[in-house]
Amino acid sequence: SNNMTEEGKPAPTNPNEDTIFGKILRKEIPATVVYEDEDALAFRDVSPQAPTHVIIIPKVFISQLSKAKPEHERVLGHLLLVAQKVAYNEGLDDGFRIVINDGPKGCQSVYHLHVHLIGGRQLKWPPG
Ligand code: D5M
Repeated sequence: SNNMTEEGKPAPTNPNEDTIFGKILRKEIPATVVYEDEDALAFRDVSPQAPTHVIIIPKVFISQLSKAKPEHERVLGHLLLVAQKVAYNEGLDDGFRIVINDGPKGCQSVYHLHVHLIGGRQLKWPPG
């Protein structure tokens, strides 16, 4: 349908703060949270692409990486250190992958910036 992207994912909604991840942050819908601090939340992806598939989001609203500003430098770095912590907690000692999808051609479907942490199996390269 015209509400789906070529990849069969839901089409992006308006670039405002009212995304599914905003609802998770506000505890309006449930998620399996694996890590939380003042600036970030990490929870399991509902459609896991590997044994470990965790989504890490900033609590501050940034719609996508291409819209991030210099003032977001600290929180952007923080997301990677949270990914490192979660990877350790998940036992991904032989490696893992971090992905940030941006925009339609990057297959972004939720317009609240997020880092995918994927691991627990041998990954392939290049991605699709
Ligand atoms: O990735 C968006 C990801 O978010 C995708 O892998 C599915 C996941 N997702 C969507 N809704 C939920 C909920 N409610 N809980 C957990 N995970 C969710 P993108 O990079 O935008 O394609």
